[in-house]
Amino acid sequence: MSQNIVVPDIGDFESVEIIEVLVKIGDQISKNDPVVTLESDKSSVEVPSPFSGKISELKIKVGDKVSKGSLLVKLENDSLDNGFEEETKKNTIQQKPSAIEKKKTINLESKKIIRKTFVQPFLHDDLDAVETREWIESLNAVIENDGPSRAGYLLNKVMSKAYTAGVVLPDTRTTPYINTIPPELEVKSPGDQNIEKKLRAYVRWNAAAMVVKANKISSELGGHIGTFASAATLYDIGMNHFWRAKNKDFGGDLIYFQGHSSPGMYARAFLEGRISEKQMNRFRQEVDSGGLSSYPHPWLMPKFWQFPTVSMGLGPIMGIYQARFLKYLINRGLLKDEGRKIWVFLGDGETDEPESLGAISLAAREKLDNLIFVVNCNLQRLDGPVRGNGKIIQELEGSFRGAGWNVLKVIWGSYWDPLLKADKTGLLMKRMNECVDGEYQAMKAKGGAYVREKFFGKYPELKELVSSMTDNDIWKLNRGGHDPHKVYAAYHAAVQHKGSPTVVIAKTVKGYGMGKSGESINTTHQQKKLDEQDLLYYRDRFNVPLTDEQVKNIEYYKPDENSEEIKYLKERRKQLGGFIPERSSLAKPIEAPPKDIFESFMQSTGDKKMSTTMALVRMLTNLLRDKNVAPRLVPIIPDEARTFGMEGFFRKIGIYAHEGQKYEPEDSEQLSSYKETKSGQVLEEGITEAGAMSSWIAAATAYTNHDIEMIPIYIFYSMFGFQRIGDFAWAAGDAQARGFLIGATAGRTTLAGEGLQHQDGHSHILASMIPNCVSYDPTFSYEMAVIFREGLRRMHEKNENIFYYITAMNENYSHPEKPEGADEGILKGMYLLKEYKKKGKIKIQLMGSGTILREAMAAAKILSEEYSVDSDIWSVTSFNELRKDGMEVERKNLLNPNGKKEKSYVEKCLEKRDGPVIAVTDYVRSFSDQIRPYTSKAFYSLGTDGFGRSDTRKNLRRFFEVDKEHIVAYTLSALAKEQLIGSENAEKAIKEYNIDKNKAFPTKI
Ligand SMILES: Cc1ncc(C[n+]2csc(CCOP(=O)(O)OP(=O)(O)O)c2C)c(N)n1
Ligand SMILES: [Mg+2]
Repeated sequence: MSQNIVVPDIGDFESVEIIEVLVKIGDQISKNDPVVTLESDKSSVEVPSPFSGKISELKIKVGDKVSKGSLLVKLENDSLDNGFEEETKKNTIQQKPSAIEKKKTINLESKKIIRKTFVQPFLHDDLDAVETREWIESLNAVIENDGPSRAGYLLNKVMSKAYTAGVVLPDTRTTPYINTIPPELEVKSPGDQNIEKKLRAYVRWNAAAMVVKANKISSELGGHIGTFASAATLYDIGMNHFWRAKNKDFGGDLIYFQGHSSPGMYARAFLEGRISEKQMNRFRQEVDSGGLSSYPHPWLMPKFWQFPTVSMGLGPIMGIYQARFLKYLINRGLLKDEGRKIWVFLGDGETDEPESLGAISLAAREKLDNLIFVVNCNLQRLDGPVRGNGKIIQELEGSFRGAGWNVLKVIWGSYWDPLLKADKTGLLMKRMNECVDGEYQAMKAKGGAYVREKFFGKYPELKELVSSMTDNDIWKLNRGGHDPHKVYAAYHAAVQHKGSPTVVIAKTVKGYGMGKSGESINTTHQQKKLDEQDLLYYRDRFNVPLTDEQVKNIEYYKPDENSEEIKYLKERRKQLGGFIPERSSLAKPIEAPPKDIFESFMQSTGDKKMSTTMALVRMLTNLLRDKNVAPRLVPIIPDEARTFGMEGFFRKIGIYAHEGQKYEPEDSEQLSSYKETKSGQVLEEGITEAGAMSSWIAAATAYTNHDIEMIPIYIFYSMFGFQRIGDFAWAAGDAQARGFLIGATAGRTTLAGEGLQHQDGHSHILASMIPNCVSYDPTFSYEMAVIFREGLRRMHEKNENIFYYITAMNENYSHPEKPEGADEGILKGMYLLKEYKKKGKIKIQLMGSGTILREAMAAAKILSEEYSVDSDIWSVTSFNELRKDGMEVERKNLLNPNGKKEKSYVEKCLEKRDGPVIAVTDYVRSFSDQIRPYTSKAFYSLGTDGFGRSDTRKNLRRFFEVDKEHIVAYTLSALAKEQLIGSENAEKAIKEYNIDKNKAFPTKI
């Protein structure tokens, strides 16, 4: 059987020379043996044989020029290995019909085993130009006579036919490396280009100046120039023409600015008169109020920034869920549909974050045509190129198209239009396609002559194409993202688009205009200092009307209020409804529900056993009866409704589904059937904690972004909460989110069978790190009810900018009645639950939280009955809150050495009580250790340090030494240590409970 060996895909190289022929007719060669050596202008490479066999014909000789697909040799072989299949497939599409004729039998056989794979459509040489022309002419005729949709129909038919015939289809994920919108279809900007250009120059200058100035004060301050320099036009066009602000008549578009482009936003606000020169001089100096924060931080600039984005990847996913939540509010009838848009800016390097692209299919599935991503492809990230060996724009296009987005590529600026028009053979487009980003970056670092040589010079025809242009003309060939016309046209198309989200993928130059100091060089990102020469260059590059002296003094440039530029700038924003970014809230508070809604939870459950999770779900069910609260509740569940007993909500309030329910659910007969509806209230997120948390953040900040106070309640496996989405929770704190996070099935030993990765013994520690997160670990349903009601009151009625983290357990037990007057202590973090005071003189202060409080209660009983040790039992609902109070009081006292000492709440509770403290929780010891400094008593913590594991609760508590037996033994031992009783008691208990003294510490097991 005769086989062809052809030149495989050799990347960028075309017409490379054969410098060695390594086989001769009659040679028996093995697969991978080298056949020829090729040499390009950069390197030489051997071409290995994909098959084994005997060389029967040589088709080339030394000195020949070959390209991908060129026939090298023929060989005889008798086996069909993988290489054979691959080559056969490639040859099928690359060779002239005559060649295919000759190999008919092989093709017939290979068709049976053909595997469909994508091939790159644009890199092959045309083997039959006449035939190609005929096809294209036919296509043109159809487009002209019957229109594009008929052409599309025919192409689809042809593709289907080819597919069913087993033909390998071209890769249609990407389109050619040119702009999506052809010049003739570009909608023109109505703006005054001259003024806009000047304004852009001033914004650029002021942004750079503020960073340079800050670093003159101290190089500690940092900042970025290169990022905004690359994105200025992308922001400017939005600001001048597209982004509508919130005002009394309109809800406002929402813009997620790329975090480290913040200097550009400040620089614009400075021209708008919203930020003073004094503030500009205080960039990154926030400690004394009045400074400007490094990045968008609503916590630090609550009237300015709306969205914390600088932790990369969070902005894109939060933006997606924001757009989805906006549709949710509209579909639920809570907001009117005003055609508002969510714009999300991200860096090309940022797209590597899994969060950035992780939810793009949801955006398409939900048909979020209110969402526009703008990816600033300056081809660089911090250290170097984003995809030096490939093309980030093409890669992103493939991902977004594959996910179902409308993709608008803005690659080339208008100066390229005439060249592309003159490119009749498609050679320029081919060159654009084959050039990789590493080369594109280098070209912008090295100047026009280099571009002529390296880009156009590769093909004589292209060199000829630019022969009448000077090097400077070539240098001016701009990138799409710097061309206001191209950007305007893309944004215009994006806002018009219906039915799917849009991504504008814009090509830019990192450090645009910075010249030698930082234009398109690998160190651009870090460039925060410009010397005098650099600044003068930058001024000249953008014609900023400053004298040399002013440049040396790094003065800002702000034209007079009556100048045409400032008037224009303000008029544009006036037309668009106001300034952006700006943060405000007109939301009305929600009156906290009356006490009677919670009344039943204050009673004992008698013999009825239930978990705190069940109690909470019941509470929510009750709340759904409150007319103020009910419509504002947003239950968010990442596919665990059944785990938490919440499936009843499905039918009751429906699962949000923008398309309603197109099927009859399998369980339609049941009460809790799976009901999806357009007005559904539950956000059933599927298995995505990051997505669910993004929904929660959107709902928790609806009071500012949509002027409607919502009450999001996100219920999740506590282990997959802060640990998994900690960065989102931190951003939520920054964004001043208000709502409930419920860490269900909490506790290292309470969630029994699930094992190491599920059992949470530290989420409260993680929660405690977020300054405005208020967290509780309740044991009884009345505690849960008191805490929950207070949360509603503080956050949604009183509008405190805090959020609640409450753990809920899945252990069933009966719940007592609320002790008289316990409310205050429950909320402050501890209250006296029970006192044993009958027996003796020895006393201990026994503290517990969550389910382990019950072990402590059982231990207290044993201590009293068997060892005559009395206990005061404290239910500690929040070690975290006690710690906060303790820290604050301690600080105050230290700052007032002569003043009257204040007492922490812990001290107030314990000061008149005797005995050491034994604190026991289902969390790591550092959780309860937090309050150690706030009492002078001896303090012993028991907790669940170490990896969890699957077993019964009883065994787990024994393992972690938080069961009642260990509490008894350790308490007796602690009392002995404090010399309050003899050590024989502890020894007796250790023996009686079979406690193994030689067992290793659980963190080591
Ligand atoms: C999660 C996270 N990791 C790292 C950083 C630090 N960082 C800030 S900007 C940057 C490079 C950004 O590159 P790109 O996304 O391409 O943005 P460009 O500045 O090029 O527009 C890095 C690594 C960060 N802000 N967030
Ligand atoms: Mg970048």
